[in-house]
Amino acid sequence: MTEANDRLPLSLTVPEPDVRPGGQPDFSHVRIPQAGEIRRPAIDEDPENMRDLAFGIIRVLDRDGNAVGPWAGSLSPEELRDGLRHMMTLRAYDARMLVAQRQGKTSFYMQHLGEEAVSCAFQRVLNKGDMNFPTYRQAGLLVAAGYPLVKMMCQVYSNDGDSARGRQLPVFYSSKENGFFSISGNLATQYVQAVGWAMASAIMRDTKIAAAWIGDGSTAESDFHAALVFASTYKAPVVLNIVNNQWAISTFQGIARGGSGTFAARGHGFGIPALRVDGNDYLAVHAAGAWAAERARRNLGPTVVEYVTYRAAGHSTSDDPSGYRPKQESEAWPLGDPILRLKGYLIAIGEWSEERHVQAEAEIADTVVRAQKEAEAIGTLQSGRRPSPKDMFEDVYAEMPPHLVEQRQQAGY
Ligand SMILES: Cc1ncc(C[n+]2csc(CCOP(=O)(O)OP(=O)(O)O)c2C)c(N)n1
Ligand SMILES: [Mg+2]
Repeated sequence: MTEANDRLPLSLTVPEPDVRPGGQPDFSHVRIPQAGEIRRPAIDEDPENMRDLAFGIIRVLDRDGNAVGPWAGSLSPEELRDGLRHMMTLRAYDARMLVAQRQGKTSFYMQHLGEEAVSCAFQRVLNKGDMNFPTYRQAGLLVAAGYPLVKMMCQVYSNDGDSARGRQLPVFYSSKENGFFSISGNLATQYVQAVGWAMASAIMRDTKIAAAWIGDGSTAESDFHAALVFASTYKAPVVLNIVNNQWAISTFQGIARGGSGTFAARGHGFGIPALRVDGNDYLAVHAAGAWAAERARRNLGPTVVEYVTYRAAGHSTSDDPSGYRPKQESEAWPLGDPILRLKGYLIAIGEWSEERHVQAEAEIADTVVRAQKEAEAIGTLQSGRRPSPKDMFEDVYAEMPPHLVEQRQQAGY
């Protein structure tokens, strides 16, 4: 036995991003296959025979604006124009709400800049009655489902038109009819809830499926792993989405173990098939999401889908990313901008033009401004009609317990 003092002192490994503010952005660690290169397995493929799919990146749009390979062709030009419009609407909405926050009309806002394709395209693979369990960065699910912008804005302003009655943080929308489960600020709870909901759907012999949502950082939570156990054991009809946008507030994806295999490959430990997708490629997101949704509908169980993307804006209006990453990093992101890529493709196939794009931009800006005026006519954080304090006592108990009745009376309601 060696003496203890012959040993070097122990130390912990703390992963660091390749580059910090002031440095040259470097994404050489992101290995990007050619568009069209990744195979498309049969829907009922044995997970053991498709492990490679967790390590590539499914891409449909190539750099010249062509849609290529076995994952191409899941959408018509008309559907793609709808998709482009949804992403442009989400971006315009984000920009307006960001300014509204700076003007004090709301306390808080979170943008989707650069990640619009993920939620906008995924929503189009769901059917009425299916249920998303989203985090705060999937408002594109609502936009693509046709949920009114005015209602979204009323929620952000916590005004009298807010269906959550001011009881939720701004951007924590909720719409049962649109398959958008109320957002919880406790991250990764979405995974256990989605899996539980999907199990209930199967227990009741229903045909509805669920979609779980989580960020790269939040996969470090134990709820993520517990959900995968239940999903795989019972083959729950659920799509397990992971949005890898490289950052979790100020910590990079390596802190959640992004340096070990891929986030998609976490599924392998549970025998769950896993796909890894270019999150900035609307066509690829749709095709992979549709594959996973179809697998769930055929009762073949869950699929993990990792969307590789980049959070181009700050984490929220409370964040300043220049403190932890180079300012130009988002421009260096090698998978480009989802709106420009889909626009380029539609132009290349003669289904869109620069003129139509400019016109669509103006129309969308007008729609968003009109919705904002309508929402602000009801109220903002600063002024106008607000929900009643009485509302904070509602919607929790079918029958309000005596102590709450008393508190409500003490508050004057
Ligand atoms: C259980 C839990 N822990 C911590 C937080 C605080 N928090 C809010 S957002 C966030 C970062 C999450 O990053 P990621 O999962 O990558 O999602 P992204 O914001 O990039 O979409 C953290 C740590 C939280 N809301 N819930
Ligand atoms: Mg993240």
